[in-house]
Amino acid sequence: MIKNGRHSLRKTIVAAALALSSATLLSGIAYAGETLDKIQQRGKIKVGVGSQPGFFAPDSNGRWQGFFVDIGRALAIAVFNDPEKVEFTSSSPQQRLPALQSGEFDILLSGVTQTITRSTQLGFHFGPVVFYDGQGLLVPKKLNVTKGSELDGATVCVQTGTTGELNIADFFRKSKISFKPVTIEDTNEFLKAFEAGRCDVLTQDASDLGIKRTQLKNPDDYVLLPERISKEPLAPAIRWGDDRWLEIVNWTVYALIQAEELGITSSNVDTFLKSEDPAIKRFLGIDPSLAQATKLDPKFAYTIVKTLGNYGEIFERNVGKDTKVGFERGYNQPWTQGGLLYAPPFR
Ligand SMILES: N[C@@H](CCC(=O)N[C@@H](CS)C(=O)NCC(=O)O)C(=O)O
Repeated sequence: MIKNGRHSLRKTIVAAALALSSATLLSGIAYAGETLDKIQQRGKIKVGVGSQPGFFAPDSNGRWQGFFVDIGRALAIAVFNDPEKVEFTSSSPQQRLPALQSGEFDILLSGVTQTITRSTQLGFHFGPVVFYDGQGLLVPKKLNVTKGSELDGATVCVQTGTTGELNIADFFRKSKISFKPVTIEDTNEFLKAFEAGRCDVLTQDASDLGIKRTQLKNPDDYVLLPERISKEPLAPAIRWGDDRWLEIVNWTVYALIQAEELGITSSNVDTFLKSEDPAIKRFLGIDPSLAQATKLDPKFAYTIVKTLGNYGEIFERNVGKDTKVGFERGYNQPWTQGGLLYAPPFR
């Protein structure tokens, strides 16, 4: 009896210690870290972007528009319940990761590829992939090439500080052919150099090349080869050190993806407010129980979808087939439709 009693006492102590440590852990997550504190003090989120119409560019009134810009506005809704409490600043691929590290930005929504060195050695966390991309090759039609392996001896323009700079060297080495890199930092220079014939090939994320092709004087003189020489999962990037900020980024993106999976759009979201489906009630905050866990406004997902639309609406509006950019959804559609977009459960 005594032995048993002692044994159960020891068990109780261990269980209490475990409960205490997990409570400490949980409350650690619940508190804002340094980044979120700063965001809240200043009253807006600072977002580093690029400069490609469709993804991120100011319109004629100086208002930022684009696929990544809308994700920034969704974050402003999650944090402030106000899509305007966000500031976008363009920064080159070379400058933007150091700028994020030094605190100039709270997040990059600029077509950054998630890689193991950026995630470990360089100290960045990535949110969910928002655009599945791959590196492409843009060539003048007059070169008469159909695939990269036909580019022996080519001069290739590549942008400084990008994954493209590393991938292109791997690609030529693997294909056992030679090339001459022309490395350019500035985005406008990058395109100009190609148009002026300083290089035979322009290489970057295929999405970026798709947009750039439309900016050439004679787009029909150029072809984006169908081949992709790398995987470029583009994801929001933040500095290490703020778990709570990371989770807000994660679940804001997941809200956009989940809404599309559920068929909830900016125009029909209000009809879903009467839904009897418990999952939809939790997602839209009609059942407010998730707010205790998330410490977010119970209606954060509702407000995001009502204001900006779901992932698919944001994609179509900014870069979809009816826009100048004209992207197909490809991998960037819900898993239920054969794509790679998949949100974990809202429960
Ligand atoms: N995904 C690559 C390339 C990133 C990149 O260069 N992205 C394009 C937009 S998708 C860009 O920033 N272009 C220059 C600009 O927009 O200013 C990386 O992470 O290194």
